[in-house]
Amino acid sequence: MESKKLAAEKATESIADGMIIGLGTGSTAYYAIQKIGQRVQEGLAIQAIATSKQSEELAVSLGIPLIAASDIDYIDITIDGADEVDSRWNLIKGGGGALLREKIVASASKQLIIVVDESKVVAELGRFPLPVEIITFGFEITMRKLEKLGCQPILRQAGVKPYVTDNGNYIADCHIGSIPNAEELHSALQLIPGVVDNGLFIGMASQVIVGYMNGTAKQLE
Ligand code: ABF
Repeated sequence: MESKKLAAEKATESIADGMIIGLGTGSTAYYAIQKIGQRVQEGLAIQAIATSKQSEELAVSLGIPLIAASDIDYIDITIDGADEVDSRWNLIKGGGGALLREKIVASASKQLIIVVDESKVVAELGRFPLPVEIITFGFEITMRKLEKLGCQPILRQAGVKPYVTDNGNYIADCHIGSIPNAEELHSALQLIPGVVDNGLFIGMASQVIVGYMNGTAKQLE
């Protein structure tokens, strides 16, 4: 079985009746949503909130009951992917363009279970371009501020137009290379007017499950 699928399905084992579940975005989270859908068909009684329109559509197609953000105080478990994870379980997320809703849902979750294959485990964050969500107004000014910070930003494109997130914003992919101090960079980014949020998830993961090529899936120690 594909290692992403192994990790994703293992993460769903902690889901129980009555829970509110956060549904991540991306190809690994896809497998978790599929497994949850199968268990709902078998009688699992949960409600879910999705981190993207893409995951929401998938959940609806699988008959997973959805609950609006306005109707919840907290989420029991969110299962989501990542682009990079380091030994302190800090993450780079947002390659799928869903970082803002993912971070909001993660912030309301009692447990954030990250599911990856071994290719995502890194010694230091940063080789994957760090996605930064920025508002469209004055984005050229915001991009210049990111450049001054040494982020080497490239505006994410969808064909010949800028990519637009589910929230109507743009994404600057920052080719930093290595991020020795993720906390410091996160704070500096959030001080830039026009930056909505960034793909650094620091101290948010409760668990990281890695799927390996040898057919096993276990927690990243
Ligand atoms: C999503 O999962 C994003 O934050 C991240 O970019 C993506 C990882 O993609 P995949 O699981 O398809 O490798 O949560």
